[in-house]
Order: sequence, then structure tokens, then C-alpha cells
Amino acid sequence: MSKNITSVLHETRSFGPSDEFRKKAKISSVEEYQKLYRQSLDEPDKFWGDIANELHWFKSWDKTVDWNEPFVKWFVGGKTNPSYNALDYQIEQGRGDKVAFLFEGEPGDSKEITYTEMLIKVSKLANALKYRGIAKGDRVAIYMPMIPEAVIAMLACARIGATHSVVFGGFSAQALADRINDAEAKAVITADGGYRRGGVLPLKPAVDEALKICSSVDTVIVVERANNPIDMRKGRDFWYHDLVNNASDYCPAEELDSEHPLFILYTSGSTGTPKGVLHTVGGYQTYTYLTNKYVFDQKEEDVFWCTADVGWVTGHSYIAYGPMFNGVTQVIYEGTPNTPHFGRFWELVEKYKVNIFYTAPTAIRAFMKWGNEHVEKFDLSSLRLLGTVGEPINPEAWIWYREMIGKNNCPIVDTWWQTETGGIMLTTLPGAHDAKPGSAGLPFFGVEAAIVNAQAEELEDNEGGFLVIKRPWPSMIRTVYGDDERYKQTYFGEIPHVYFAGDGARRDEDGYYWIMGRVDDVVNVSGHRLGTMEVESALVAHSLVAEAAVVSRPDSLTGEAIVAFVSLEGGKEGSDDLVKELRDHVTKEIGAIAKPAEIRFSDALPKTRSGKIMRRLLRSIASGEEVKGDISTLEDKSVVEKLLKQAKIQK
Ligand code: 7RM
Repeated sequence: MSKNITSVLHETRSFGPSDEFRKKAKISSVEEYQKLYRQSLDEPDKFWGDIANELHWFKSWDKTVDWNEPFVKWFVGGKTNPSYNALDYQIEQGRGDKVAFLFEGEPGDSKEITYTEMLIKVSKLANALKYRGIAKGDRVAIYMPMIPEAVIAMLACARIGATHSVVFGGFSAQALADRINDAEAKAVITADGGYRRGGVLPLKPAVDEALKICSSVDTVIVVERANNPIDMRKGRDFWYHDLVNNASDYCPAEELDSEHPLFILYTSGSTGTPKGVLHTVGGYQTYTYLTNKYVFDQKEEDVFWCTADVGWVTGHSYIAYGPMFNGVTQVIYEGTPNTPHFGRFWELVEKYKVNIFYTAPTAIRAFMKWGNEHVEKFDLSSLRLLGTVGEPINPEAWIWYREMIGKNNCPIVDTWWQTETGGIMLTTLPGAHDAKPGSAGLPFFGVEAAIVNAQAEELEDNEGGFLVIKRPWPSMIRTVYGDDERYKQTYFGEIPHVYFAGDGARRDEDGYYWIMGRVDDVVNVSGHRLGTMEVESALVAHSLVAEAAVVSRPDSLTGEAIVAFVSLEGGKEGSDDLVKELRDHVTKEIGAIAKPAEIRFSDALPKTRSGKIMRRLLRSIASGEEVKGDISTLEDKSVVEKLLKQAKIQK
């Protein structure tokens, strides 16, 4: 943390919106952006108060923001409900018969759900939860495929003031159990299974497995989706369709305090167990509403498709909440982009005449690799705006996205944000700004960003440093669930008096931010942030493994790939069979996303005297680079020599 970061990427191209796009855009000039941006910083009470009032409040607030570093409250004393704002409030504005979701299952089944139908479905499930004794303040885990019921479950929880914790359907039983236990969830909403990669991904069996070690859960609600055989335990497990058939179709939304906990979403830290990032209702709803409106320049007639899974924050903020607050029509797709064919996404863009498309760089790199012929078969002329999120996008992929998908006619917004920030923090506004390939653009309204050194001193233009946020914004993380101290340490403990996001970046002479990646020990595989510690502890859980150190190396497809250095019990020798066994083991413990791309055996790992593994050295070795920098804290230098020798042999 002591050194600044050297920046290597220098890209000079820039692309502005077409005159046509600009003319119709909500914000259509740099001056307009600057004026609103200044107002958001100079008069935050007025700015955020006006925006918050574009949604519905049962009772107005007494104070807009209450900052008691590092704890913040927004719209203090106000009462509102995000489920009301996503549904009832939209219907009040005449959107009852408007389609909320255009759902497409992987096997090709499809259905449309209007806002009114959503309200009925959400109400019924909310009533079913109440019937099962779930009340305001309880936690509910959601473990679902990408089907409308996932969003329905989130909004049903919000409706009654139960805090949801969505666990990505690709996570293992163990990962699910850890998250259920940390939140002490009372119920799990799941499905028998979902359709994925041409087969069925069973979910209920993993819930059964997890619940063997979770005592807080007394209700499991199961959506019938894939018809895979499952066990139902009497008194605990209920079919979704049975419960909702018996439930009344209206459930009034609870009047929730602005700071009532809306959801917990677990994200990896550099050490220890996953962190339960907590978001609350009033600030989160205001910020996701506004970012969705301006970053995606949402028009009443637009069809919006965010390809994220609801298990990640992007699926929370830009599927379940932000677009709903704007009354948007969305596509929701259950499957993978290459099933049953490599053009599946483009087929859906054509079918549903998608106007705004939001995806991750890792997906874009995969599309590039699969070949242009899969794109060219389909009519993409409905597209008018493209977005990316999750990791830095390399300029080559950016240009491909612009040319092949956008046909040189769609602005691209590269949006930088985190689970902890709740919504988009850095971006260009598509009708106002030129975009530079590889840059996430400028701070959004209310975001006071800076590049600093470890003493919080601001650096010069183009100097690499730590990306920090200098004042609270409405959708900021409130705490790490159940662990205020960890919250304080993680986000405000390293650089004095600012929120430190964990990313390195530089700002250029035009004020554009260029993200350089994470500065801590987290790997970002396909846009999914995984703690190296979690993968290490999964490896160490295997009986033959003594110790493990996990690092990333650059990967052209997934952004970063996991390389695991493993030392075995009793000086045993590694083998190809063991590599396979360990990779399967990690898949079982965490999920396929965490499976190491490479495993290298070593009888010892480089450590400091205090016993900390020096991942920096391993990262260099894994990437085939020279080991540079300070190795004075290294306990046993011969360990590095051995690893280097071994790396040469493997080449
Ligand atoms: C939304 C999300 C957060 C981390 C973040 C960055 C990286 C995200 C971008 C990006 C460069 C981007 N939440 N990241 N977006 N890096 N440019 N546009 O991804 O909590 O899962 O991950 O992802 O390192 O800190 S997350």
C-alpha cells in the first residue's frame, strides 16, 4: 500500500455520440453534465432530495444525509418501499399493462409479464412468506436460476421488509450454507433446477445438502422449473405454485424506514470469510433509479437487456431494481450465450428488438473468439446503446464491440462500480461525452472521486494511485453484515477519511478515469470477484494439501485466470490425476468459477517472516515475468529459486 501504481495502458482514440443520439438524449452536452455535477456536489440536499422525490415515499425525511464517518444514513426519518416503487408506483403512472419482463428460457420457452401481473405475483409470494411466519427484519436466502421468479422473490421480500440474500446459483452447497448461516436466514427460495448449457443444473439438492448444517431455516419454497427429480421434506419444503395458488393477490407494501436493510450480498474479501455487503432501502432506491435513467438514457419505449445474473450486484441494481423504478421493459434470459448456438444473444436481440444491451468484457472477449459469423446472421439494428461492467475492457475488445455489435452507431458506456457502491460510480453519459476505449469515464452525479497515495494526498493527472471516494453517496454500503469493525477496517481503515475501493487507477488530463485493476489479493475471473483466500481454503480442505497460495495471471478470455501453488502433505509428489482431483474439489467447495486454470506443486511457498505468503512473487512467476522488487522480507530465498526452475521446465 505504500507505493503508487505505474500505469501502462495509453489509448488515444475517442468516440462521440451521433448527432441523432445526442439530440434525443436526456443529457446531451458536457456543459449540462457539468452543471448537474456541480449542483450535486454543491447542494447535495437539494439535488438528492429532488431525485428521491421522483419516487414514492409514505412519509418524507427530516434530514437528507447524516454522515458519522464511516457510517452514513440517507433520507433519515423517511418511509418508503422499493417494491412499491418498482410496481404499484409504476402502475399508478399508467404502466400497468406495459411489459416488465420478456422472459426467454434456455430451451426456448418464453413469456411476457406486465407490471400488473408482476404486482400480483409479488403480492402472492409476499403473502405466502407471511403465512410461513416470515416478517419484517427476517432474512431470506434466494438460490435461483435466471427466471422471473428470482426477481419476484426479491421484490416479495422487499415488500414485507424481509432482507434478501441472493446466492448465485452456480455456488456450491457449502458456499450456500456459509451464507445462510452468516445471515441466519429463516427461509430459502429456490427451484428444482434451471436449464443451463443444454442440461439441467439442479439447485434443490444443493439446498438439501446445505441445510444439513444450517439450523436457522424452517421454510424452503421451491419453484418447479426443470422437473428434475428432487426430495421434498414435509413441513419444511413447499412448492411455490401450491403456496401462491392459496395466497391472496394483494399484499400492501410495508412502510419501511429509509435505513431498513433491503439486502445482503456476499462478496469476497482479501482475507477470511466472504463479506455480507448491506444495502438499505431509501438511498439504494434513489441512486439505482437515477443511474439507470441517465447512464442508459432510458426512454419509455426502450427494451433493456442486462445479461448479468441476479446473483451478482449488477443483477440487483440493473435488473431487479433500477430499471423497475424507471418502468422499463426488460429481457431476462435463463441460459448461457453459446447454447444452443453461438449466436444465441444476437438471436434474442433480434427477436425482442433490444435497444440497450449491458454485458461484461469477459463475454465480449468470448464473442470475439467464437467468430463474427455468429453475429452477422442476426439483425442488430434495434440497438442504440451498449454498456460494459465488471472489469477493465481492453481497447481491442471495446473496438470490436463498437464495430461488430454497435455497427459504429451506438455509444458504449464503460461503467465502473462495485457491490459496495450499489450503483454505477464512473461512466460516460452517452449523449454528452466522448468515450475513450478502456476508460470508465467520469464520476456520476454526487460522486467525488480522487486518485490518491496511501496518505490520501491527491496525485497529478496520469499518475497511478488508489481510487477513492471522498464523500458518502446514497447507495453506499452501510456495513458488513454483523461486523461493523470489519466494515470500518476494510473501507476506511487503509487510507484516512476516504472510502477506498481497492482498485488502482489514474485520471487523465480530461478527467477520465482509467482503472488498473485491484490492488489487493482478489482475483477477477470473468468479471466475478473471488477472494484468493476462499480458493486457498477450499484447496487446503483437501486431505492431501498442506498449503496453498492462489494468484491470478492475465488471461485473454476470462480477464484473469487462477493459478494455485500447492504444497502437499508429507512431501508427497503431485500428479496429473491429483491436479484433476483438486480442480474438481474446488468446484465442489465453491463452484466452477473458482476452479484453478493451473495448479503447480511445490514443497514450500514463499513467505515473509511473519508467515504471510508473498503473492506478489507468485503472481510474477505465474505470469512468466521476472521476479522484481523488494524481496527482503522473504524468509527463505531458495523457495523462489526452486519455483522459477520448475516454471522453466514446464515451459
Ligand atoms: C459491478 C461489479 C467490483 C470490481 C471493481 C473493479 C472491477 C467493475 C469495472 C471494473 C474496470 C470497470 N461489482 N470492475 N467494473 N474494472 N472497469 N468498468 O463488478 O463487486 O463484483 O466487482 O470489479 O475491480 O472493484 S463487483
